Amino acid sequence: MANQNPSLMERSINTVIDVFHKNSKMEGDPDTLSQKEFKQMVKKDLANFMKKEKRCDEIINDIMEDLDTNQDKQLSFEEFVMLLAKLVYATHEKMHEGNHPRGNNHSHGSGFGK
Ligand SMILES: [Ca+2]
Ligand SMILES: [Ca+2]
Ligand SMILES: [Zn+2]
Repeated sequence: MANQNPSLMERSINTVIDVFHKNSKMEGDPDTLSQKEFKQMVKKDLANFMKKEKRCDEIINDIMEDLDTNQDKQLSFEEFVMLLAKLVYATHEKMHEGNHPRGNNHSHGSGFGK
């Protein structure tokens, strides 16, 4: 079983790690996101999921401040994944808005994607 191809979920996790590093190595510390790098990630890599947020630099800065728990003005990977947890949760909530019940007749809307 060890040589099985990675599942969709496993590949998604790898993608998240790759995208973080693609952005984090642009300037300064290669392992953390500066304010500029985070802004760029939100605008490019979270363009649909953070449509409202990406138009306003101040909101992006506020989000970053919330995530930056050790307040060093950089987002470590550990701090960044909290945003993902929130986004995954919020997206699922969004998918159940309108005529999309939970439970036995479980159905999903398009979430933030469209
Ligand atoms: Ca960096
Ligand atoms: Ca930090
Ligand atoms: Zn659901």
